[in-house]
Amino acid sequence: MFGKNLKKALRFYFITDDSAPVLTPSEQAKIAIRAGAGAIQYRNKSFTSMYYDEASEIRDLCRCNGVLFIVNDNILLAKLLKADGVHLGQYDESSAAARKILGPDAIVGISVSTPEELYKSNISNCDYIGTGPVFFTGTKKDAKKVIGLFGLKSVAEKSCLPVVAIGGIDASSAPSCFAGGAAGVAVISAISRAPDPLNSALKLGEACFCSSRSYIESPWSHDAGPGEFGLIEKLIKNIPAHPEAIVSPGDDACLLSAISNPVITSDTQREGVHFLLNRQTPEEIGIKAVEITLSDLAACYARPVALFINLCLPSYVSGNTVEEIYKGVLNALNKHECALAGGNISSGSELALDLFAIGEARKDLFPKRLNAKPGYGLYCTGPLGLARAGLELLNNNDTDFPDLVLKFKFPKARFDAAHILANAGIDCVMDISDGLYGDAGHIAKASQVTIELDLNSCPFDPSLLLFCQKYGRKTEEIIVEGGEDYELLFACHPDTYKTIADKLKTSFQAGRCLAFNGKHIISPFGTGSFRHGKK
Ligand code: 3NM
Repeated sequence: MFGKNLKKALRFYFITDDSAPVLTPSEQAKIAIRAGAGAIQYRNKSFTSMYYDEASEIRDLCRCNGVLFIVNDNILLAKLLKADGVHLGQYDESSAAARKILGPDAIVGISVSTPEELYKSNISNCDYIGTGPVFFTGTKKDAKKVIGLFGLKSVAEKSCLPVVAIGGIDASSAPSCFAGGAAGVAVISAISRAPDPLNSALKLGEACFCSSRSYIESPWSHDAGPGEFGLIEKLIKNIPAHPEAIVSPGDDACLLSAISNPVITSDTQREGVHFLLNRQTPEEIGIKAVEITLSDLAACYARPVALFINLCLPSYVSGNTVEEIYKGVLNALNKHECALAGGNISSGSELALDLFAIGEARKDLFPKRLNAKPGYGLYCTGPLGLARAGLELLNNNDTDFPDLVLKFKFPKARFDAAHILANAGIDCVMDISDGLYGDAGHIAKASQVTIELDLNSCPFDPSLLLFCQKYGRKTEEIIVEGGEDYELLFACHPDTYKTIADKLKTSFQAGRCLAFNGKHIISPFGTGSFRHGKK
């Protein structure tokens, strides 16, 4: 979520005050968020487990409002709270330890008072520098000597990372800090101990060019109470009527019109494993969840009829986010003329979507993995490895090759291709979610054949080739091991393939089926399956 926006988030940086006379840290955070703060640091010098709920509440407020949540000093607490990052002093644990424990996406800050300290510090694992005290501060008892605007300037000039000025700053002195090279200003008492905290915070927001917010309270209590019902009602209102859902969402169960060969499939999407909340929009997550669930129906030539969706919502996911997820879900379902027939919402520690889809199979043909025979070719309906490359680009915040990122974000359930395969009587099909190696292995095992992978007639996507060049990767390996393309993999006699090749323009031969020779897969390329969520 922060990546390139880090500098913007740091402009107005509030640090909670654990010994403010009137306001609790949560009250202070709410005021700072309302006034437009982009980052909040939870600082509690006498932290014990007693304060866990307080810290969690501030994290949730930050999440709901798109504010960076940083923990002071304590890497393990940052990990436990799933904070966006940690701020370390010169005598705290190393930034390398923070990076190792919190991962590549975490924001790591370090305090530095002078250019000499900057040189001495290993900042290779850091994302920003905190520098101060710029002015006199009564808040930090062991603060170093005041460095003044001159000191701030000398650190800012030498630093390759954004510098956040700290110490005795308020709305009137913030502009001089920006003029001195600061990317942001961090404050405590200018809000926590001000006679009129909201007014001071708003003035500071203006001085930092940050707009005030219409601030959102987390709608989720930990046992999802009335907030759940209100939201469900709102969501249900947007669900269009569907001819096959006779009694639709809102009642205890959905009554569907009769279908002759019902097919049922389910899929799960978990935050951090299947999708990245900070790299995909909620609408994109909703669209993808539907497409990959329906892809199972495409792979068995079934017509989509109805879908059910259960959401597990952590407290940091706002009602708006849920509405956006539903928007994506409904858009994708609409495209496939499939009803949203019901679902459930509960609270939990991480965002998760469980989807169940009902389809109607053809009367004449239900393809299975066990129908491959020696002498058959193994074919694929479209290019592979692109989604995997897209995921790596997203993880690296790399904006080159947006077409590959789109392949990761928007896989398509290939009903169009399934229709062609079905009309040709092809009876061995599956969708590729785990990568060619892994999924060809499923066909080989089920059919008791050996499959020899062969990419001689596989066209190489130009963007994938450039991606592999840039990252020093082997194209064949990504094609064979990369997952989540959701193309259809099928086995049939080569003569049958000849009759449909023209209609499936992007299809290619990926291998051939042999009599079983003791090994299910022979691959001169990669030898692994894609594991969702693994980098
Ligand atoms: N660190 P106030 S000064 C937490 O110089 C902290 O590294 C400092 O509080 C540093 O805005 C400081 O109330 C206190 O002066 C900042």
